[in-house]
Amino acid sequence: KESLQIYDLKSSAWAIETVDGQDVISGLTQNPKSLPPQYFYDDRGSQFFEQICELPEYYPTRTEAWILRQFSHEIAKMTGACELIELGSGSSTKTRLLLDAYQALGNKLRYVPIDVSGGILTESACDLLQDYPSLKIQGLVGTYEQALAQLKPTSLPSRMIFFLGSSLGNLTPQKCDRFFSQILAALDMGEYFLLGVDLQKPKQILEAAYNDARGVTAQFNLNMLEHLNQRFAGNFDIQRFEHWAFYNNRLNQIEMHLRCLETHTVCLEKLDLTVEFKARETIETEISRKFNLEVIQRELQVKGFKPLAVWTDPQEWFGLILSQK
Ligand code: AVI
Repeated sequence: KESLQIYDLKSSAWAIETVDGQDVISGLTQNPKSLPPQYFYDDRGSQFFEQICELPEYYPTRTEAWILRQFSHEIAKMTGACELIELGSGSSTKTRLLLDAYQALGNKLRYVPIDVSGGILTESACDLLQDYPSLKIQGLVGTYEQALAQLKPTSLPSRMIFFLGSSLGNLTPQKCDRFFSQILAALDMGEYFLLGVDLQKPKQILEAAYNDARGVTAQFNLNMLEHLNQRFAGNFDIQRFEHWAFYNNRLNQIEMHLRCLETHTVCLEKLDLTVEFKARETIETEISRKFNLEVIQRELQVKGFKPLAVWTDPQEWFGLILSQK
């Protein structure tokens, strides 16, 4: 179909990174041990994440959707006609709120979803085309870095890159800084960046969101080991690990770990790797930083963005920031 084009950028760096597994080797041979959070997202992991987004304790998804429902029209009016470029588009659910707003302005709809999972990207692009017949989609399958380096000029007056769901929080401050530089490099002067960030709030609310009563987050976390087993011919036994997540007040971040329950050895054949685990030892699988709206706006400014507007919910649990290059 002419309205749908999908380019796979994964052949180079991403493929090498995943087949190679160097990131797994270095994470598991360090002290303390860690694993990169991208290994959460095999097909099963992506399904667990979709379930997390629906949990009563996990407020970020519905709070951000509420803000978008309230303010998408304002965002569309501020930017005028622009191509919408989404980093980590996943199921593109919240994207519809923006598409509705740009459609209501009578603007042409062009959408560039970017995701490492070609399956979910294609599926959600086809769903969108059913509901938005005039939409043109050019999907890019690859990492943010690869895709940002490949963005093309648009025939529309401007472009807006958006990064929702507070995925920024999963980057260390150093990686976040590099990420902002890549966004800036990808945009022309006057173009837009819309960022969704989870905000600091009482510890009990945050810890409940990452320790849900149904144990879906625990399954999501443990599934990373199953994913490694499958990918690298490993023998992790998930019965020998437990989910552990807590809020680090000093660093303003949730830290998610897998804690080993008994001393044992694990092998990952395809990586030629043997790892010793001691009882109570942990593997860090994710950080999820929680932001302060003033501080993050200042950081954007220092990087060279011009923050134009900020929207939040009545409890100020989540923030959306529109900036311009
Ligand atoms: C994708 N990311 C923004 C989620 C978060 O909240 O940091 C991932 C997640 N981890 C546990 N629950 C959700």
